[in-house]
Amino acid sequence: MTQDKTLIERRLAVHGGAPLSAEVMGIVRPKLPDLDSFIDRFHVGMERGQVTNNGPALVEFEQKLSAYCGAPAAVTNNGQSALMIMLRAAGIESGEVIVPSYTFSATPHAVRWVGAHPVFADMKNMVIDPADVERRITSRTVAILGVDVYGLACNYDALEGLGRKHGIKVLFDSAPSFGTRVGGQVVGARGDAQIFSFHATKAFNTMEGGAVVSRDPDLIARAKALRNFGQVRGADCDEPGINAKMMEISALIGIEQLKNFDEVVAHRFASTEIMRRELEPIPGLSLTPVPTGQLPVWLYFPVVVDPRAFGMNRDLLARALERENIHVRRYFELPCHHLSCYADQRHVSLPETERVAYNVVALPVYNDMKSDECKLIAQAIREIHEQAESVKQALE
Ligand code: T4K
Repeated sequence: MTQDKTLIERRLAVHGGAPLSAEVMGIVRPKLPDLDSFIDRFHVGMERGQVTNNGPALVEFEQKLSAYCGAPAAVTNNGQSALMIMLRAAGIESGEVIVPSYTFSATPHAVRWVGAHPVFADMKNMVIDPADVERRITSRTVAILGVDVYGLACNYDALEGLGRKHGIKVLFDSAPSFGTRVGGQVVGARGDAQIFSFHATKAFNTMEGGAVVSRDPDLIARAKALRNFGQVRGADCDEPGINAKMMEISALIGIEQLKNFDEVVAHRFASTEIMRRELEPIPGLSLTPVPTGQLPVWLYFPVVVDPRAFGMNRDLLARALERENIHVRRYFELPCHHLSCYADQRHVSLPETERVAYNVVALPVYNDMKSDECKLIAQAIREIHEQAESVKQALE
C-alpha cells in the first residue's frame, strides 16, 4: 500500500520537485482598467491643468459611487483618511470606541488620531462579536466601529440594534468590502456611516483611494469639508480639516472600475466557492460560513488551521505553499491588542481573536481568477497535508 501511495504522490517542491504552479501566484493580482478607456479624458485634464481639487472626474465618480451604494458619498485619497474623517464627521473626538482586535492596524489608529480610545472586542466567524461588544459597553462608550474583515460584512443588524439600545454611534470600517451585498443591497448605507478603501490591493482599485458613505447628508457635507482642510465658505473653516482629496487620475480609474464591478464580485465569490468545495474534505481546516443573504466580495479567502488535525501549523503550511509558488498571507498575524502602541490592552481576554490570528492563512482571490487556479491552491494544500510528516522534516 505504502509503495502504491508513493508512486502516485507528486514530488512536492519542498522535496525538490517542480512547483505545482509554474507562475508565481502572488497574494494579490491587481486589476486596472485598460489605459485606452480613460486616457483621452486624462489628457483633457492635463491640458487644462486640473488634476485634483474636486475636478470633473471626481464629481462624476462621486455621483456614480453614491448611486451604486444607494447613499451620499465623499470620496477621499485613501481608506485611512476616510476613517479619520468619518469618525470626526460623526462627532467622535473623545470617549471609547469599541473595535475588533482582529483587523488591520488602521482601524484603532484612526480612533486614536481623532482623540478617542479604542477598546478591543472579540470576534466570531471572522468579524466582531456583537455579544462581546455589548459586554464592553460602558458610560464612556461613544461608538462601535465594526470591521468587514476580508470583505465579509459584519453583523450590521445586531450592531445597529446595540447602537439604538445604548444611544451610541455605529460606524463601519468596510475598507475591504466594497461591492459586498447584504440582503441584495450593496453595502454603504448602513449604520451612521461606512468607509471603503480603494487601495491597489483591494478588489476595487483606484491605485490609492477611499470613501465615506452615509445616509446622513449633514455627515457627508462635513466629511467633504474635512477632506479639504475644513474649508466651507471660500477660505473659511468651521473646524480644522486635512488634505484627503482624490486625484483626477484615480477618479477616472474608479469610473471605469465601476462599469463591471458587480460581475467582478460575483466572480470572486464563485472562485471562493470552488476553493471551499475542494478544501472542505481536508482534515484540520475551518472555512468561514457566509451568513444567509450575503454575497461577500472576499478580498482573501481565510482558512484557519488546526495544527494537530492538519498535521502542521499554518506557518509551515505557508512556507510549503510558497515553495509551490503559491503566496499566502498571515493577516492579521499581530492582532491589534498585541501591537506595542496598544500595550495597555495587551492582557485583555480575546480567545477567539488569538485562535484565529495565530492559525489563519489568507489565500489569494483575484478579479480574473481561473477555476484551475482555485483547484491548484486546494490541491497543493491537500498534498501538503497528506505528506505532512515529511514536509515538516524538510522545513524544520
Ligand atoms: N481599514 C482596514 C480594515 C484595512 O484593511 C485598511 C487597509 C484600511 C482601513 C486603510 O485603507 P488604506 O488607507 O490602505 O486605503 C495592505 C494595504 O496597504 C492596506 O490597504 C490594507 N488595508 C492592508 C490589510 O494590507 P500590505 O502591507 O499587506 O501591502 P503590501 O505592500 O505588502 O502588498 C501586498 C501584496 O500586494 C504584495 O504581494 C505586493 C502586491 N501589490 C501591492 C501594491 C501596493 C501589488 O501587486 N501592487 C501594488 O501596487 O498592506
